[in-house]
Amino acid sequence: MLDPEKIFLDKVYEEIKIEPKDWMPDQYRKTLIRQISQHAHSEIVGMLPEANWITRAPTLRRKATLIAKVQDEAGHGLYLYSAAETLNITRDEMLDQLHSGKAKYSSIFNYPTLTWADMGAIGWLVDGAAIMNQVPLCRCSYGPYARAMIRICKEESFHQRQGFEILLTLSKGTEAQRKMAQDAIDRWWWPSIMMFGPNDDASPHSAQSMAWKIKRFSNDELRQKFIDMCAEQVKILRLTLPDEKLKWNEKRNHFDFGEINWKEFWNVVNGNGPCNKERLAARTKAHKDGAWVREAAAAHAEKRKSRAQKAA
Ligand code: FAQ
Repeated sequence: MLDPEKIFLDKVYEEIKIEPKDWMPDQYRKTLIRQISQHAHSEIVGMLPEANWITRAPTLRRKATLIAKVQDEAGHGLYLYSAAETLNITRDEMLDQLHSGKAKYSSIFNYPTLTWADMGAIGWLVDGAAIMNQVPLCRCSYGPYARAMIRICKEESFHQRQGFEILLTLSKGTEAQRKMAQDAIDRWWWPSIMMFGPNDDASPHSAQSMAWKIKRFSNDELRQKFIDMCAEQVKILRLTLPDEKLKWNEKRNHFDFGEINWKEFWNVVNGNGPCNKERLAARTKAHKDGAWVREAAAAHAEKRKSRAQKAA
């Protein structure tokens, strides 16, 4: 008899996508549910810091762009919840895990958005880090996740450009505007490079996820690529990154950088960052307030189904 695990591993090795009905190790399924649902939660919670600025965007064009971006993030959450549902978990279960505080979402969204320049810094740095991490996920071994990521990455690229353009505009503006842009970069830089997760030697899931081709690069590899990219882009803004140790290293062919504050990272991941409680409360309230929409949609779907059955 054919060994299902061998068939699975051969497919992974030969770059053939694993699809929902294929046999897969239980741990592969669990790892994907964990990663995809946490990713979906990050997109949905990630709408909150920027939504905070929709009513205060400085021009109509900026307001329309920001609304579109926040809507895109909602769409990403929905594709990702749908991808996770193919692994035998319901959306209600995933949302319960988020609302009860059991499931994680990205640490970055527990920081406050204090000025308009934060919209620029989030687009440039947060979406920039997200793209660096997510482009390799388009080649993830699990088909539904990989396919969802293709569209998500295209939209994230637009988000990154709109953020960079906000900062570029501010950097060419008045002294106060330049200062506001620099202050936003100073506050968002370190949390952005923490988005890639713990160092490789402290990352319990990386080795197995890379063997299964869920992840294609390690946390540290992606972080380094991101730092190398931003160290060059910041020069166009004629602003600086808040790291005195940031320096090109010819031997490594990479930028060296300073020590990451891992104590702060774990503190935020464990629920004690500046906005964790506020974010979870806002999300739980939005879910509760939206109950009538879900009920109406379910009733509508039921009615259409019975009409179709009668017609058949
Ligand atoms: N925050 O062993 P690893 C976005 C947890 S989307 C919180 O390295 P793994 C779009 C990790 O879950 C941003 N927790 O884990 C947007 C694990 O805990 P667990 C989200 C973190 O999975 C932009 C533990 O630490 N992107 O920004 C973080 O192999 C603007 C050990 O870590 C994704 O989710 C963190 N930063 O690697 C939206 C991408 N890092 O589960 C709105 C997909 C690690 O054992 C506005 N995910 N942890 O309890 C991934 O690529 C991976 O899951 C990593 C972590 C790289 C995040």
